[in-house]
Amino acid sequence: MVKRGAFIVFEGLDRSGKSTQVARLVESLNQSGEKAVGCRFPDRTTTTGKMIDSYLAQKSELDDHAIHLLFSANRWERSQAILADLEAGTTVVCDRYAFSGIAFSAVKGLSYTWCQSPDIGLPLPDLVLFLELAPAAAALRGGFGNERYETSEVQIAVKDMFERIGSDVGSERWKVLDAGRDVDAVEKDVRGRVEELLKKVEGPVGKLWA
Ligand code: FDM
Ligand code: MG
Repeated sequence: MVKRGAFIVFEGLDRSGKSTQVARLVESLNQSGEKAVGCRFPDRTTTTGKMIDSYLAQKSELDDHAIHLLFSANRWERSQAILADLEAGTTVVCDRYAFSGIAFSAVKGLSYTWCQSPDIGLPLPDLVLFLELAPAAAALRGGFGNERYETSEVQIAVKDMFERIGSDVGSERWKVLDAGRDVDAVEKDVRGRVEELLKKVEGPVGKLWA
């Protein structure tokens, strides 16, 4: 039986460096002979992803519950493919996941437990790397774009919500990394933690919030 791949998720505020670190990790794993693929949520290419994209671009309005469920559906659409990769021995490295789902919806006033429910049973990440960056430091990395949620009020509230989520996930699985360092230093830290994880990944993939 092939050793299964690891499921690794990056979370963090806008401009904390998630996309850069996902790309670098996938490349460095592949170079060292470990199979790895990247993915990101929302996946804006699917039918639900196009509705999400239009909502984020502020071209359409949706009830807060409805958009929350679309984000969750967007993950469920991809979940079988993620499991298939993991079972085939490929590590999956994902830019945002269900933790962003709760954080951005709960700050709008939706119940935290209600926000968790549609994601119950999704593939459970083996490791969540939270790239921590003070909202003020993130703001120095460039101005906000025009998408929904790209305001300092939202980012500050979301950061607090991520702290609550991290403590619910538990420090075994949820690791906070200082994203205020230069990109190479963060990459090295990430790589060290992933190497530790790859040594001990075993057994079936868990289920989120179950
Ligand atoms: N976002 C992302 C959510 O509100 N819910 C979710 O479930 C996910 C995965 O979408 F503001 C928000 C977070 C962010 C926006 O993310 C798009 P990217 O990473 O900037 O594309
Ligand atoms: Mg963004």
